Amino acid sequence: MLTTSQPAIDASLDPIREKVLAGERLTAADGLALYRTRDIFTLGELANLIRERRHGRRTFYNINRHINYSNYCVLRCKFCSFYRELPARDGPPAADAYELNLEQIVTRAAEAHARGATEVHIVGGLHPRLPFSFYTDMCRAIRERCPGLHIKAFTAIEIVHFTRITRPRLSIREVLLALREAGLGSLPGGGAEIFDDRVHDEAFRNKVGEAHWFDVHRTAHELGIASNATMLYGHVESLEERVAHLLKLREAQDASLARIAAWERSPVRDGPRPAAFQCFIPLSFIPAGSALAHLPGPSGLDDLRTLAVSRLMLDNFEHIKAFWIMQSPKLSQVALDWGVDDFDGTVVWYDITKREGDGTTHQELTVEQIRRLIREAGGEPLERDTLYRRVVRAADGRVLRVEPLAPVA
Ligand code: V47
Repeated sequence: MLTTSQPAIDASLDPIREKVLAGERLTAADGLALYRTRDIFTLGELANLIRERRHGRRTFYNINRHINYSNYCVLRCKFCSFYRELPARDGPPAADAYELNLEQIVTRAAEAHARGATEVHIVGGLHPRLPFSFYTDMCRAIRERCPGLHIKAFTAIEIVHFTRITRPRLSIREVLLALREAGLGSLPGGGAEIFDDRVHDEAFRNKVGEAHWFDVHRTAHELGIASNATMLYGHVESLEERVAHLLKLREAQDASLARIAAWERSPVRDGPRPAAFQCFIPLSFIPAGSALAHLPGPSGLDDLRTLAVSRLMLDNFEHIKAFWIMQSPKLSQVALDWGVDDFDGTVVWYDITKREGDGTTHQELTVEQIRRLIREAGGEPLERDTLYRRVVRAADGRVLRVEPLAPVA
């Protein structure tokens, strides 16, 4: 707990400032010092320096739609309020358990596409009975009905689940290849939680561990499938464990970027260009409805610190996203000066978490609202697609083309 007797200007951050100015990599001890300082102005200034070096005041958002296809899950993660158990064969399901069929999923995607979305973000629980063909059919049907709509789907945990439900069992690589062939465009960053055995055993014991999460993302990158990374913070983990999580991601990203560099140097470029993590999304724990509902969840200051420390520690990640569903639109706006350059998107429906006291899963910001929040913070709103290309639209909203980002002025 920090107290007001600590100095508001913390000179002990000076050596870290020197490193940041010189473009030097920060250590775990630096990460902890940044987390623990009361001097959030210096923390914000340093994180913003990195943000502006990379992006100036550009602030990315996209028009997307989340589709959570089912809340049935074989896991019982303590932080999760989303999952419902599948009833015994003839037993009644929980009142709020659900499972969308393919037609419902495709209809939602088509509706989003018609309203201008460039991305659907599809994840669900680990369904005990659906076959792998359900997921490939889902991608194929969306691709056929909505050409050009990017399918960002399935956390690493779902991918591992798919390897276990196929007969004969497919490898991670085979599952990813089958999904890509069916239309999968990229992987979201979910399911990472905190890469630590103690936290794993306490909060999400039955979930596959960090080795599997990294296996999936490394394999995706080798195949040229881009992905994101997350950290679920503010439950039972310590600050040390958060910083260690960031360092593990930084190391994995070093390896992915080295693979890309080797491919680019190689005179014989067999296979697709490898990919890497595109963005990092710190997810602020929402206790309501979970088995950890007695915990307070992160404060606004903790949210701001976590976003800023992430920007400073992950020197090889291009983007830091404030997922406004978690950090709230108001704090996400403030965070645009604390290292964040991406606001995520319009979202529309989100079933995994609900804000306290507000049971609805309709969670939407319009493009106008997002752009106003960004502009008010001195940002330049830039609509991106999932792969961070600029989306150029006609006056009537139709997508004319996507183009590579121009260098920051
Ligand atoms: O994996 C579950 C988290 C994740 C809670 O890649 C919770 O662009 C807070 O990964 N409080 C899914 N978080 C969401 C996710 C995501 C979201 C937005 C963008 C992207 C991206 C990825 O939600 C889960 C889990 O880590 N989660 N329960 C909770 N109570």
